Amino acid sequence: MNGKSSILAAVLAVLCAPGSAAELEVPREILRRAAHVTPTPQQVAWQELEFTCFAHFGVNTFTDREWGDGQEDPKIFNPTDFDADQWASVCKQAGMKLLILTCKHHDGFCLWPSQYTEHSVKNSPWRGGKGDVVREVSEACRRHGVKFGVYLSPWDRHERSYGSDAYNQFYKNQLRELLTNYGEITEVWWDGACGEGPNGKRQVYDWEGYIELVRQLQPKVLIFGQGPDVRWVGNESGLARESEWSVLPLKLGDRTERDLGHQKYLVGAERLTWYPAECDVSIRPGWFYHANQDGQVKSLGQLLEIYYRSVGRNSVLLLNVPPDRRGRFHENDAARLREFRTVLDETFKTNLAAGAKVTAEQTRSGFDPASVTDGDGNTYWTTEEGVVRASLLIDLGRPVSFDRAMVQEMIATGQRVEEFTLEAQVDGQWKEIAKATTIGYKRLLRFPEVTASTVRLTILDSRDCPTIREFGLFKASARERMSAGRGG
Ligand code: FUL
Repeated sequence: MNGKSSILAAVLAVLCAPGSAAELEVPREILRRAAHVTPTPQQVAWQELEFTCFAHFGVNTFTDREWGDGQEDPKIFNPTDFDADQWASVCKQAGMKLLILTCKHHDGFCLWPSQYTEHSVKNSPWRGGKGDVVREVSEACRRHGVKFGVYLSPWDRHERSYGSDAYNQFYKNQLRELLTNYGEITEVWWDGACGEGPNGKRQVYDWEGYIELVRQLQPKVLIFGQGPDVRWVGNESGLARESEWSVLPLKLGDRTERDLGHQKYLVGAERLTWYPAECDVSIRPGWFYHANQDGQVKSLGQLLEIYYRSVGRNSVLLLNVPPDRRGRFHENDAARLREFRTVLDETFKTNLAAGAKVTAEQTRSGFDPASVTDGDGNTYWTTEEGVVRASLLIDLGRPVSFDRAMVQEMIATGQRVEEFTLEAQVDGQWKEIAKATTIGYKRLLRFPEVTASTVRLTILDSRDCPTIREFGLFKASARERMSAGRGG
């Protein structure tokens, strides 16, 4: 069959399929094509950030609202004890590797003295109108070794040109200010919210033009949302799917299919692209600070659940921590983050499978199975091309008790694993302790405690030869076990 007729056959198979997607026979060549779609080096580096911080700060902090209408008096913006170093140091200690600041939210108020609007810090009493939140936060982040990103709301309820062509130029001018005056920017965050401006009109955004400008000014930056580099996971609860694929079909001009990585959507796709998921969620009910939510900071158990279902499901977690009216992260949020970090460290500091002896029934020459327990992210194990089912036998050398596992694919080569199991040999019998679908950058598994000296990782199905980077076994911290629910 030539390429076209096999695609046609596959499309017919989808249309005529009587049962579920799992019953579909997707042609191997389509899966193989998907298996070889790879990320850019920037996307790999971004995925390794794992845990990042969002900071919603602006006029809403002072009006106690979530969405400002653009009519605020800039004089209300007046933090009493602004301390960007406190933000950056809380981030650093919590293990958050990047901070994204709402430089402008839907109200149009700019946290930097933009020359294109009067609705900004320059007309506030803060620092006598000479202040620049973007400068102070970006510099504090650099001092603490935290990367910096910018949220610039496309929807602007203050700007009079909103709803006309002129607004696209206005938006680009603001992008240019942010992307030229504040050093290296790691991520640009484009919110999908698009409502009416002050004149009742909606804007037709020039996304292609914005992307071109961003690429020109900061070639290494990752663009979130409407951009091509990082996608929204689809909810604001910080939760990824059980099967979270980074390889998605992308039809130009058709953005609706981007969320779907399942095999059946690969059939007939014009173009496949690496488009990984980011999970955003707030540590409090609101995105902005509200004093009456001081008692509603997410519990340790809630944060752990989010972590396992975002970082542990092939996604980056973007956790919002809203600075208060002083211009500081509130004590309750900071304390919860410290607790969260301590518990994660207690759980994951010791990989009980580190250095374990590993054998495989199938190995491509030059790719040692023991690469998965060597702690070296540059090495990996794989099979010959086309071998899509294989097992790794991991000999721990002694009985070990564990209730968490971690598996990583070498995503620089693509994302391939469709389904896998983890078994432990207990009293001479193999016992399945976990079964899951995708792995991607990282998969974390939770299960009741088991004691064994040998475990087996079996890749049941993969789009092409699996490439496994690291494997780990862990024992959850006592505090984690007390606070967290079960589930994979
Ligand atoms: C949404 C916005 O409308 C919210 O205010 C918040 O910024 C959230 C992250 O994105 O679309």
